[in-house]
Amino acid sequence: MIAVKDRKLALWNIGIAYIAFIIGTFCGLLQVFVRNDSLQLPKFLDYYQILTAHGVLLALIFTAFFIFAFLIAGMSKTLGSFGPKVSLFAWIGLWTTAIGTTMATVMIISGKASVLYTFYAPLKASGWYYLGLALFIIGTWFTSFALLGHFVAWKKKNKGQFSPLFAYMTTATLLLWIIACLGVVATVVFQYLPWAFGLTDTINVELSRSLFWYFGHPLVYFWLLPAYMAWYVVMPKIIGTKVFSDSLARFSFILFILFSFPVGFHHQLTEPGIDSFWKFLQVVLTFMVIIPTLMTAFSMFATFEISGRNKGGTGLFGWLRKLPWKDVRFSSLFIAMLFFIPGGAGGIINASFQLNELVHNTLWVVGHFHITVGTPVAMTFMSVTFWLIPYLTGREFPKHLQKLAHIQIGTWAIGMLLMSTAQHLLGLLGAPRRTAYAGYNGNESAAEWFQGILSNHVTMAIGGTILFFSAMLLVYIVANLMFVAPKVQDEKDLVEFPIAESDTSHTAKFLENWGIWVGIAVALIVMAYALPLYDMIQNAPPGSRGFITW
Ligand code: HEM
Ligand SMILES: [Cu+2]
Repeated sequence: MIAVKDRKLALWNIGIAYIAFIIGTFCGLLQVFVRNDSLQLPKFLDYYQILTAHGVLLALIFTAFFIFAFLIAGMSKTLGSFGPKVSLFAWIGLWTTAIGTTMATVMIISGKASVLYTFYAPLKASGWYYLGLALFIIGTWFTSFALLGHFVAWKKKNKGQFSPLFAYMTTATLLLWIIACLGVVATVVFQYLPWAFGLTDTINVELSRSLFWYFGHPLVYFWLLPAYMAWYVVMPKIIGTKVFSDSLARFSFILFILFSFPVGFHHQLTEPGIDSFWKFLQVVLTFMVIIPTLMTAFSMFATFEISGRNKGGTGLFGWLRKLPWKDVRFSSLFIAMLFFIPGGAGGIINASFQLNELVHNTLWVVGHFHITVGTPVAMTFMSVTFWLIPYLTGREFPKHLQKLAHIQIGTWAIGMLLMSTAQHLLGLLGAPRRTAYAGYNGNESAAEWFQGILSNHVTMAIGGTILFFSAMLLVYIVANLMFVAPKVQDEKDLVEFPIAESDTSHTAKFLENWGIWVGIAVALIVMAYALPLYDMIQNAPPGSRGFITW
């Protein structure tokens, strides 16, 4: 069991994550009803206000706090408990992040920041919103440096040894996060803050968006890598086997770092101010990420098959039946992975220059990220929740709650299947994302959005309602595991923190050489971004003044 003070730190992070989850999913529920015209928001609430809250609270706040809880607990578990300096930095990080979150949320709720979580200029929020976001990021840096410091101290004490796989992957994730944030910090500090507080009149829109997406794409890998950690390191232990290949796991994380950065323009394919050469280059680099993704898929299914065959499964697919389907920690992970198959395929479509023209800014994109971050990532975090909270609180995970957890996972899957299928199809028919109800005066194409069985805003609302029910079930389970479930009497009955054995005897030493990998990552970033960004600054268009459209 890890030290009490480290447990407390992790639990606070989880607690804040789930508060954001409650408000965020409630906004999601409102959105699906507004969009099919069955709900009119009261005067003081604006559609863009709740959509901003939804995006910020779920995609940024819920994910970040949960991820740090997982990494904190795992680092303490695999490398030993934190020293006083690491603890201090991590607590400063937690409170700074929390204060930043509160500032940003208050600004959204008071209607001064309905600029969505991508906060595109020239939409202009209150300066306090951007300041809140900046504090949020600075806070996460404190926590990140605390954990990296813990890692370095361990390396010094264990010279020449491979770090445990969990710690290695944590380091990769944190390096990715720190390098990614440089872009958003640059635009917030040098562009948005002076502009929003009135020191400058105009803003270079193209530059701000490019710096945002320099951050926005690796952001999705900041969500995914911790989920992959649960897949690579936790899942094999749950199904009673070892990590399939230690070096494959490490190498795939390295590839994710390399190909997460030089690709942000794939979100800006419709922007006129970027030369198509740079778009082409970044799209090609985007496709490179398919390699580590398929490596991951391969090792997952290899792990399933090895475990199933060890338990006596025979034939081509007999091993599938031997997997522990009744264990909700496993079934949730498996469903999460299944959703990632169409999710990943959709990503290839979005990143393809020509197909992007068809789906850009339609509901298709919303369908896409709900079956990537909204299910594979979120459901993996649910799976982790089911063992991490009882592990940290020293409570049981009683049978009746396990049953509820199965229902929760099942309803999330059904709700998401309905909602995201409807969104994908509606998007193909042309329904825009980020709009409240729009019937376009009964225009024929718009009418189609309300007539199909699956391609229908009502189907989307039914899915969204089931999802919200599932979310509340989860919150009930979380509250029970935090405060109510009976404490275990004997430490040996404590819920386990599953970490699978990983054989490093064939792992290459250079995989631990972070200098090389960060160096190559920086070289790729310079290659993909230096000239176009220089051009945007040198040949800047006239800046835009701010717009407050709500
Ligand atoms: C109760 C569950 C949920 C429901 C009903 C729901 C519903 C929706 C809907 C209808 C939209 C699109 C609105 C529009 O474009 O007009 C949306 C956007 C979005 N959702 Fe969800 N969602 C849920 C859960 C989640 C989760 C768990 C995440 C991520 C962890 C997430 C992340 C997002 C993001 C990033 C956007 C885009 C916001 C923007 O365009 O600025 N959602 N959601
Ligand atoms: Cu991207």
